[in-house]
Amino acid sequence: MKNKSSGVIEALVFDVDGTLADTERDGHRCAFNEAFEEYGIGWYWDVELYGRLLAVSGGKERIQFFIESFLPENQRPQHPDRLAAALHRIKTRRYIELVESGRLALRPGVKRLLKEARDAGLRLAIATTTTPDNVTTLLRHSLAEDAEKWFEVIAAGDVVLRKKPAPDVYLWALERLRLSPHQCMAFEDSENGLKSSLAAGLKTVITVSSYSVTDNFEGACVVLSDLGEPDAPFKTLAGNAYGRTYVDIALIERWAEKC
Ligand code: XBP
Ligand code: MG
Repeated sequence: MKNKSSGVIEALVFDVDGTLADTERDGHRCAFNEAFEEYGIGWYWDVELYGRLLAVSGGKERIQFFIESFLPENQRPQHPDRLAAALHRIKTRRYIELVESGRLALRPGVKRLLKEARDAGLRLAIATTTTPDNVTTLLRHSLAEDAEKWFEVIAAGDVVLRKKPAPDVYLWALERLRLSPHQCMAFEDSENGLKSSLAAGLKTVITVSSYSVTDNFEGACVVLSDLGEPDAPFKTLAGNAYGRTYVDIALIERWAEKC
């Protein structure tokens, strides 16, 4: 590994769903529906309904939110937590099969930036609400067989009780990195994710995803269409990208200084 770049940033902390890959509409949502069909419960989350359910982070929590807020009283199970856990186990198995089928690609610029960060001696971490196995499977199938090892810390799913927008998952990652929030830059895609990273004290770059275009990104350093590639510039939706067209370490250091 080369010597670390001379800036203030020691580590990049990435959200997963919507940030590393646009996984919700054609990934998680499909896995939930496959689980409902396998279980024989007769539910179906269409694209519009799932967009509303994304207000709640965490698959088990999202199922319980659906039961409490979208099912008529007489259709609610006696133990929603047990049903949610059972459905979520099936859903996770189905989601992993879906990722293993190669249907979910990394978003523009993600692989390039991760490699550049490693070459520059920056440390990498993940802070996500999704289930740990979902993360490692996505990394293995979309990045590299050993990509899990690229991340010093993978803070995922139930490692914390309070999911995003609570700051807990970012604080858990910072503690294990032994870094202060000011030494890190967070990458997120949603309002819940931004609230979480900001509450943990991290400056944050937003790349909007298919469900988060209308989210409130107040407090982000910048809001972009994606991380961009040298031959495929990002669009700046809010904030200052200093005339640049793709995110690299130099631009991240600039945001760390100016944001
Ligand atoms: C997004 C989430 C997760 C996924 C579903 O996580 O809220 O709950 O939607 O995954 P993030 P699980 O944006 O923080 O990566 O069913 O495993 O929770
Ligand atoms: Mg996300």
